Amino acid sequence: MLKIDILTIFPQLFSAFLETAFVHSAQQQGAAAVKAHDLRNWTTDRHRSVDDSPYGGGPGMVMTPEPLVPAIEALAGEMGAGRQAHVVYLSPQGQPLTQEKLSELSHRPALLLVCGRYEGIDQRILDLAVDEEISIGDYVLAGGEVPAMVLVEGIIRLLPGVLGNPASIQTESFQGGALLEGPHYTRPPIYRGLSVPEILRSGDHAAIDRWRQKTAQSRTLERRPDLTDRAGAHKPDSV
Ligand code: 9D3
Repeated sequence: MLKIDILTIFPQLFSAFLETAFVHSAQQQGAAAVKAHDLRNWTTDRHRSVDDSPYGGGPGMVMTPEPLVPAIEALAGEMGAGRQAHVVYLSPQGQPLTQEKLSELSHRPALLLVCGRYEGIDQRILDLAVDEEISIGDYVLAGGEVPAMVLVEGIIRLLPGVLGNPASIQTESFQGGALLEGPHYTRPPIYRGLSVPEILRSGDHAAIDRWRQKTAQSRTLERRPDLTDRAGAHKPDSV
């Protein structure tokens, strides 16, 4: 059972997400327990403040350690021997998320995902209470909530018994997640004049496997040449 807690000033953003079929059924099965917590529950001042202006000047606001560090300690335990959950801060300054990182996180017993807003969080929060920083890519969002959902969805589908079809996880780890897939088709056989490739309806499974391998490689080469080395596909000029 993987316990995932999320610390955020927008817990309501997670309610529909956590109720969707996929995450909900993982929780029903007992594979995961995911909960979003309102950071403002740990504020002690009249205005329930979570941020303040930056030392040294500059635009925007910075999240203060005052509610954040006690909140992290309450949900994850104190750093060192008292730590019960691995604490991840979603941050543009973090290591880029990979499939390998999702797999590593899925093997931990408990995670605390900390979502920032504003310009960022006080460095002392990172020094005192955060185990690692993760980014979901090189583009600018407004906060860590959507990245936290990306992590939760990517992790939960890896938990044993959650995905209806474990063969598809096998396939992706065999490929290292590195080859794009070729085209998929379902009924009807002809739609607005476009036919399903004849080979897929031939019943020749060896030929179908070869066709899928070939279309996957050419599509990867065309769209993501950066992936082809890792995937063991051959670039035309390297053969
Ligand atoms: C002054 C520059 N700031 C705005 C352009 C920097 C900045 C602060 C806060 C940029 C983004 C954010 C909020 N982003 C996240 O919290 C975040 C994020 C992201 O923006 N991209 C990819 N991954 C992540 S994980 C968390």
